[in-house]
Amino acid sequence: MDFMSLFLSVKRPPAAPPRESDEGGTVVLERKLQKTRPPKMYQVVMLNDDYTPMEFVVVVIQEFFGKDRAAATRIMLDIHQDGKGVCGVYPRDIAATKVEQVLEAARAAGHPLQCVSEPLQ
Ligand code: TYC
Repeated sequence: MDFMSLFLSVKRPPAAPPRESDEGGTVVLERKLQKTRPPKMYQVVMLNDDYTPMEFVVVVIQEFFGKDRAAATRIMLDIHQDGKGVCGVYPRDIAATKVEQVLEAARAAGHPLQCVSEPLQ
């Protein structure tokens, strides 16, 4: 077999589909459809009770929700007044972890502090 016959008989990958182009030979690139969506978000809500010390709640909010002392105190007082309040908003797994951390800290300290996560939208 001569070289050209051999070359033509070699299997090659299928040709790419023709690209769209206009009459002038300009390649038109189409933007790919957006396939990703931002994650559904969950708010971590803390509930008031009559027994958990205010100071404990403030420290928990600082520790697990990254608030400074002033912001944590405001959130704690809102919860104390309104019965519940939002400590932060996160993707589902992170919100679930925050709830676990708060409940474990409360359990370890012997306080009845409760905390839940709620979907937004
Ligand atoms: N109500 C509590 C008290 O008077 C304080 C408190 C605030 C408890 C917020 C829970 O999520 C809470 N000691």
